[in-house]
Amino acid sequence: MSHRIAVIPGDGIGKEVMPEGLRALEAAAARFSINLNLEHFDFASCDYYLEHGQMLPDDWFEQLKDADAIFYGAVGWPDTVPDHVSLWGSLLQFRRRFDQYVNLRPCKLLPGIKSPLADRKPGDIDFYVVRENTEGEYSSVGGKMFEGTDREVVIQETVMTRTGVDRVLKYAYELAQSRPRKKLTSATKSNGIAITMPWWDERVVAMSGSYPEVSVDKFHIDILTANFVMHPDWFDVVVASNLFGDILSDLGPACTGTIGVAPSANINPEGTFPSLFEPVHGSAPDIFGKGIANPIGQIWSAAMMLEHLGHPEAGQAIVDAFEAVLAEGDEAILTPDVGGHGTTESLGRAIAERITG
Ligand code: GGG
Repeated sequence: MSHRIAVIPGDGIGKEVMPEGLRALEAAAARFSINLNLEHFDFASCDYYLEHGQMLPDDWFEQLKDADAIFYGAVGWPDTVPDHVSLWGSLLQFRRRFDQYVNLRPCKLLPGIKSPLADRKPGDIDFYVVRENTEGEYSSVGGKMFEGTDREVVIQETVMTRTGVDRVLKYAYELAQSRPRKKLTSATKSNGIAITMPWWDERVVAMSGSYPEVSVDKFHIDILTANFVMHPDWFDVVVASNLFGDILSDLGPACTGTIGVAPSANINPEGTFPSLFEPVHGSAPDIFGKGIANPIGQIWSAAMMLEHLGHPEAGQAIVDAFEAVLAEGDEAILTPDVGGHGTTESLGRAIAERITG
């Protein structure tokens, strides 16, 4: 059996880290005799937009819907295309049309990486952010009135549906139940956002009876961000709305030393549509072209993709490989964000060699 993977590098450092993601993916596929059929696409990038006036071709759904997974880099090049145009024209279309309603983002302090938080060591920070990924604050409901006048009115609604919230909560509860600590934290702001968030809290409580082994707590998003920094060891699985989850899943990896290592899986749990795997980081125009972007976020995303495709041993081999390379701490190989003076390629090659064995 062959897995059809749609490969989309996107923008900026997405184009630099993708080759290293593929190098690791192919090394793992070779070692575990996994047949991959990689198909490369240039759309969902700002270069494509400049040529075609849109981020995606009209038939993108047809082109991608039969893929077993999508392997994506990063989106955004604000010098040429406004960020809301590039994001809404690509990644958010994928998440919505392919109903990838879970955005799973591990947050783990890796060996050899120094956390900016005092005295933290591997094992102290090891949790998941489960981000609702198709509705919430990322809604396209709203509009403008009296544009450009003194009476200008701008409205964007938060949309929460029972189906949308319950299904992501169910995923988070089940993930928490499968882990040794069995702990779920819900991100809320029900004191200030007094309609949607108290209702979110109610849905969390309503589902708790089905998971008696899972201990549940909740924090308002403001103190939750503070606790990510002060007590990251408190967390096991954190479930959050689209916007809160987006923020928390940048902050979490920042607490582990660098957002460059953070992976994500945009999952359609039913398997009706392909799931999408991408690093948490964006296109990073400030370092694009220097060859110093950390490829581990992309490589770890490849590991999550292999696990999703039914090859957990291959995914684990990738994780073991980058953890071993990080633990060795060879500064000539490591990228600057993790204390080295190597390149995207030197780190990617070292990891691929380790996977091969
Ligand atoms: N690789 C992820 C990426 O390019 N992210 C850009 C971004 O702004 N994402 C916002 C989001 O994940 O909602």
